[in-house]
Amino acid sequence: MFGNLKKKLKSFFDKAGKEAETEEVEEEVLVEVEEDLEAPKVTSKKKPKEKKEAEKEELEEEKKIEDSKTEKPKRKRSIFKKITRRHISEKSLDSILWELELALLENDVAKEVTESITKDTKERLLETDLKKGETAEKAITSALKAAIEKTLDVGDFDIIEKIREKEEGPTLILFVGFNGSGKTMTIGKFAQVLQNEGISVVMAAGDTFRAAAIEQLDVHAKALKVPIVKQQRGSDAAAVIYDAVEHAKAKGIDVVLGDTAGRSHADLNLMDELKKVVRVNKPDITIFVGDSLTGNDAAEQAKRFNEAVGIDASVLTKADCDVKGGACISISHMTEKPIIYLGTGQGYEDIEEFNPDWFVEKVFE
Ligand SMILES: Nc1nc2c(ncn2[C@@H]2O[C@H](COP(=O)(O)OP(=O)(O)OP(=O)(O)O)[C@@H](O)[C@H]2O)c(=O)[nH]1
Ligand SMILES: [Mg+2]
Repeated sequence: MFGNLKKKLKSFFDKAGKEAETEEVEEEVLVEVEEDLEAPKVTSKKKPKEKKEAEKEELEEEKKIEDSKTEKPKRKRSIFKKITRRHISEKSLDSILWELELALLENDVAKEVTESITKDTKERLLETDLKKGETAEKAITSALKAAIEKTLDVGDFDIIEKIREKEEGPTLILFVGFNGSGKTMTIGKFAQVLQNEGISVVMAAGDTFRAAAIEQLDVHAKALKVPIVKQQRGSDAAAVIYDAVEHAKAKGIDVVLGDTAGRSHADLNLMDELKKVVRVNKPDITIFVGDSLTGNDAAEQAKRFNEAVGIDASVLTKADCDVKGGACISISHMTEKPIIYLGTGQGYEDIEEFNPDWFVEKVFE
């Protein structure tokens, strides 16, 4: 998973580590010191000591001070102290971050998201000094990690909790997205995830448009032993889903998994049909299902679907074949809605919960 992105980032870090110029800035800062009022401090000129020995002495000194704290009166005094800060120079950062921008764009991260990540990484690096012994490469890696985590972190969406929270009637979950993105397969996977949680489900064959779509959902329903509500091809999708909700109400089923036909946001007729499905049935949760292999396009689609019908979260499928990871990085930022699961294969069990930390660890491992 995400092999290309990992490789690109690794070679970017190697190169950036070599190209980054660090500069040292000397500054005088005001610090407060405490000193004894009784015994004036005698500063003896000592020979420089081995680091360990000096640290040991320092600890003993601290202990002595601690012990005598209660007895001796102290006086506070402010003095100027010279300190040296080390950071990556802004000039070298600009060319390094240009390389980062290319690495992200090559891996299908959307342009606006790439720019935002690069800007955030730069700000983090300019704001923070390099720690003692920290290499430029290490600093760049942690700044980029933090920037990507921030991009992905658009809030939690716990779907199981949402379902359990609903007090009356079934929860309707509607799956929307482009043709072939994996909606129907994802419904099968969700049916299994929910059943494993003790939540009962019914499938609604709301794709009345594509040939064999109803039969395809029927195969999943049979394999998973889940009820299905369906009508003839060409019938009204909104009505099929309405019937499924009524069926769930009558049978005390917890969740309706509503399939819909694949469509492009640019197909106005089909988008109007989807708006009608939403208007009539008012889904509790709408999930955008995107094919991660389509990268940037998946993110753009998600944004348009969100504008048209409002989505609550995304599922990205085919992550098992995705070497770039661009859609994963872009989609949350562009919709401001979290990715909740990744599809990782064609079996019902091939679904993994998504969280930003997991993704970042995976890409930077
Ligand atoms: N490798 C892999 N294949 C997947 C995954 N999810 C779905 N697929 C495959 O992608 C193809 C399309 O999946 P569907 O579930 O039919 O997609 P859809 O969005 O319902 O398609 P339409 O109804 O035509 O819009 C099928 O061959 C699925 O088996 C996944 O996570 N990994
Ligand atoms: Mg389908």
